[in-house]
Amino acid sequence: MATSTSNNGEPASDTGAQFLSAGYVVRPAEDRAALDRVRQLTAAAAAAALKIALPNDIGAFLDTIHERVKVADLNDFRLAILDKLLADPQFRPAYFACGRKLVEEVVGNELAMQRNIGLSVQLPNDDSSLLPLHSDTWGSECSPFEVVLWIPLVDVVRTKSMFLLPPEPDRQWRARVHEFMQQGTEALFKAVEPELAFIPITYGEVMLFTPTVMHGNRVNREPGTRWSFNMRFKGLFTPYANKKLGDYFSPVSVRPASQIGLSFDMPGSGDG
Ligand SMILES: O=C(O)CCC(=O)C(=O)O
Ligand SMILES: [Fe+2]
Repeated sequence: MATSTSNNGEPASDTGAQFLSAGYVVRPAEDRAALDRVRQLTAAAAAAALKIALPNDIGAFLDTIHERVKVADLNDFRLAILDKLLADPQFRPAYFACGRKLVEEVVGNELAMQRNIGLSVQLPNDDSSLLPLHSDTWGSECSPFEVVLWIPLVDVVRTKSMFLLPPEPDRQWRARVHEFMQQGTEALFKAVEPELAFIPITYGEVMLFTPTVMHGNRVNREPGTRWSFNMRFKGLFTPYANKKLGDYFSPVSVRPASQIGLSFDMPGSGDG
């Protein structure tokens, strides 16, 4: 149930206002070296999975990966890359550094970050790894307090990017979703299509979006392969749905008072 959510009369920042009205903001990466590191680690993992030397032009290598990877092998390829990235202690800090201030501005300064890594690799004209229109918060899995820091490793435009329905039309269509129960998701997509936006992002930029609104992707009809990461953040002390702290999320910034509070034991509790 929507309640009054204004900020005690304080105007939202430009970034906050844009996030509220569009459902997303796109900004230059705050630490370009960290973004390049993320891309370099990913490309190195891809080259290792293909058993080839890492080409010099990393951007072109990623963008043309469909010349080397068959659709049938795509998921194993993606999982091999994720294994490497998950084992690399540099990856998460570098990723966070790309958008830390942005996340802090929109979410707060005590944060939990998703522990696993979301990676999409979408070859041109491949319909095997699509995420049809959805809202992450329609099931009970996800808390509406989550935001996604979405970072492409190549320039993305039109169907090479993802689409999102801005909050106002999302509110209107959400009330009518039950009308599409029979017809299905594709019919809902067709209905909302005129109001949604495919978000163009160039390498060097990051996007923060709210996964509460309808979003997803289509078959990539551009000539190059899409590579993008999606990582969730939320306020450390915001309500958790099924994705729990310590399990799905881990703390990434905890202020001193919270460190004391979280580790405080009442006298006589036996484990102090
Ligand atoms: O990357 C995409 O196309 C969709 C990502 C998504 O659905 C999410 O991160 O929640
Ligand atoms: Fe999603």
